[in-house]
Amino acid sequence: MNTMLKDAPAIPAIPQGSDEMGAYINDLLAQTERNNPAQPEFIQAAHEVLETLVPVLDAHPEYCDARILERLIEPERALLFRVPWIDDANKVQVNRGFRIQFSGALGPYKGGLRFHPSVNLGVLKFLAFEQIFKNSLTTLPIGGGKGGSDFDPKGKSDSEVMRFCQSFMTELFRHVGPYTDVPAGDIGVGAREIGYLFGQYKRLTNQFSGILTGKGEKWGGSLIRPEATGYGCVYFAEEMIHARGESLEGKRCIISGSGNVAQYAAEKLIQRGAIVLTMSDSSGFVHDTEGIDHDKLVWIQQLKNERRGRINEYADHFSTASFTPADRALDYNAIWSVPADCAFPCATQNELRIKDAENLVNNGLRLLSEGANMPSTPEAVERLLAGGVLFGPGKAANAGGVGVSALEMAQNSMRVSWTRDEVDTRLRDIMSRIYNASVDASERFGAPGNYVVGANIAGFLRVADAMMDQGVV
Ligand code: NDP
Ligand code: 2IT
Repeated sequence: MNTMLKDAPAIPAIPQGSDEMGAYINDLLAQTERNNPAQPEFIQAAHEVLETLVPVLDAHPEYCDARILERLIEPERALLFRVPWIDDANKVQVNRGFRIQFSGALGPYKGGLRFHPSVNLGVLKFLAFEQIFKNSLTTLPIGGGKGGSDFDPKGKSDSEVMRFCQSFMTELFRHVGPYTDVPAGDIGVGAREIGYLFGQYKRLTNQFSGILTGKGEKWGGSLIRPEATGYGCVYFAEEMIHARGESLEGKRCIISGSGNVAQYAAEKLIQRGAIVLTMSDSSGFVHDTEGIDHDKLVWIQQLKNERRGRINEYADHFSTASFTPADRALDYNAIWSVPADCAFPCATQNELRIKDAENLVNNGLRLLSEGANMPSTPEAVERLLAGGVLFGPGKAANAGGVGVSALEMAQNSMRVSWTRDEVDTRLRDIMSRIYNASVDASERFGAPGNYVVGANIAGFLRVADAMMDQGVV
């Protein structure tokens, strides 16, 4: 363990910048807290981004005069709507639907839809806010948005999910369009839901257009879009580890989640010769001491995508694996206690806390690449960086999904379909450019190797400059 720590000097912390700009950011954050009560995730994301921007404002006081941050912290539009639908027992159900159109400075609003009981305004505002900077990092022409519902697809029949999606789109269709806002999937929204949503949009508008991404490959979807977030997260990890003269081959990896992002992160890691030890869902995690290989992953994909079962069934089926149930009463998440070289949190926000970071560092973790959005708490991030862990923040490391969504939009506009290889090559290129932009910005603004700082600044600068050019809107 000590040799690991010797190899891995602490990553520089967030540069302070001037007292004057520090006070300005603190005031703005205090005001943001007052204006957005009961939105803890949004406040967390605002802190996480704004606190890294002090040195940028020192270098660019013109952004303060133009009130760039005051404008950026308010969504351009936040839609809230009723979604009534009828369940299989013929009972009326009512859910809430949302779409946050946060920033259109760089292109049509772009970002996923999340269907999960925990969805509320604050959660979607955090996701849409993060999406602004993530989308900017891709350098593709996409603004930031996010939406969803507190609808829980778990345990619902396909017909119930279809009726819900149709009702959701019956309101959403007024607010989206290929030049306005282009949603996609996120937690609880995969190929099935995108299909139902697209069908209803087409029926309402009589238009077959690139209104959603993540479409089926036979009807306008891009090859590699299903894989893109997970693959991209591993490509980002490779960029980080190659810079240290190492590779992923033979590395012990722990992955949380077993949905879209986790499955394809696992697939790419297995292709790279890494050993995938864990996967999870909200009921707990499985630990396979021999590693989850290609065939076992296919089994998990069938379990999750077709049978829609629970992850403990893996441990019932494969004798090399054990199952540990989730225990929300604990202040740590047992999955992060499994000794590993690399970690890939791919489930949800705040799933990795300070004690988890402590466990990971003490067990010699070298690298963490965030497949999920904001999975690590701010205290956990600080601990990982202090422990010298190469840290890929979500808005950089998981940008491959939205990057390929933008490629899907481009293919739809041109009415062409690129091959798997062509899209994968472009994805690799996008991830490599995001990595380089994060490295450059981290160096330019005084925190070399701190990709949290680098990604925030590189993402912010492009949006801020577009806003300066476009006047006070
Ligand atoms: P899926 O719905 O396909 O999978 C989500 C996985 O995370 C499931 O295993 C789920 O378990 C688990 N999970 C969800 N909520 C919780 C929770 N509260 N506690 C524990 N486990 C939980 O979603 P995705 O794979 O698409 O998304 C995963 C993460 O990646 C999210 O943070 C999302 O925002 C982010 N992301 C997704 C992108 C995409 O293209 N899909 C792009 C970029 C980021 P269970 O089934 O039991 O709920
Ligand atoms: O968080 C994300 O980047 C996504 N859920 C994907 C968004 C998209 O529009 O592809």
